[in-house]
Amino acid sequence: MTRLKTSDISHINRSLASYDQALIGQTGRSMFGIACHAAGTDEQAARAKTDGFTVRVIPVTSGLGVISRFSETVCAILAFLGFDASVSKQTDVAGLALAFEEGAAAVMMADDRRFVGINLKNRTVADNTVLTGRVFVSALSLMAGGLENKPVLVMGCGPVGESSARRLLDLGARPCLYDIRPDTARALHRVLAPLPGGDTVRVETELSRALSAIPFIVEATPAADTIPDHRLTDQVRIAAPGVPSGVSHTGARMIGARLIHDKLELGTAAMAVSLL
Ligand code: 2YJ
Repeated sequence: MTRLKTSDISHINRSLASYDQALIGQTGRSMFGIACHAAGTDEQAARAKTDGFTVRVIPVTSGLGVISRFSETVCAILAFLGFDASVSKQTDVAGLALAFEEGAAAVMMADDRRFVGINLKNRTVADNTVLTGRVFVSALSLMAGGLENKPVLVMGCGPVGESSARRLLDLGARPCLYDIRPDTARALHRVLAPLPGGDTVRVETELSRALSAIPFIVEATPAADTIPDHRLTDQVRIAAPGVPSGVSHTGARMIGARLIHDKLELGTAAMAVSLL
């Protein structure tokens, strides 16, 4: 699992409005709207609930410790979406206790293994890994005009890849699983096979063959430059929740608006909306 660095997130606060506009151009929906699509929630109904929904972001010092600007950036994303968000004045256990004592509706906090939101009233847990896969597939579906019956290449069959593949099945797509370790892809295939639509899931062991045949891609690996630039044809559309991005800087320039990648925004938005 990739630990975020301050340099990964330091631009986010000042570019939220422009990123939102870019997403609208790419998908027809804003960050909030894509998060609602992922949650299966009506956008207007969700909007009506954000104001006054207090989310306390709690810095966590355990393990490798606080990432400078992490809590502030999560808070900025939530505030941008209309939530009543603040960074806790206290860290760790004291911060959690304070959130309960002060009647917060939800908390968000991350250690080195999990980034979660917890609704303190109804005990719902929103896990960033799960919601990130789900929201990036929703964004890809919007960008592609729907994915029903379409093959979609899932690169990386770890937890984000699994969540992506599950969401693809929900949307009626046909996931094609690729992992640098074929056994990992086969293990995920066994998990997905019994689910509705699971008979459409395939395992691909040759990446170049898959990339030449399938234009819709979820890049969910923790490795850089996994998709060679020469595979980025005019048909390709990529949702890339993996950190770092599997598309090179040159490749990202080549495909422009047909790539959706960020390191924190969409996943955090999907977590927040799912807590409403
Ligand atoms: O509170 C803080 O500033 C830190 N404890 C934040 C730690 C953030 N954690 C990570 O970046 C981990 N890799 C977990 C992220 C899970 C994303 N799916």
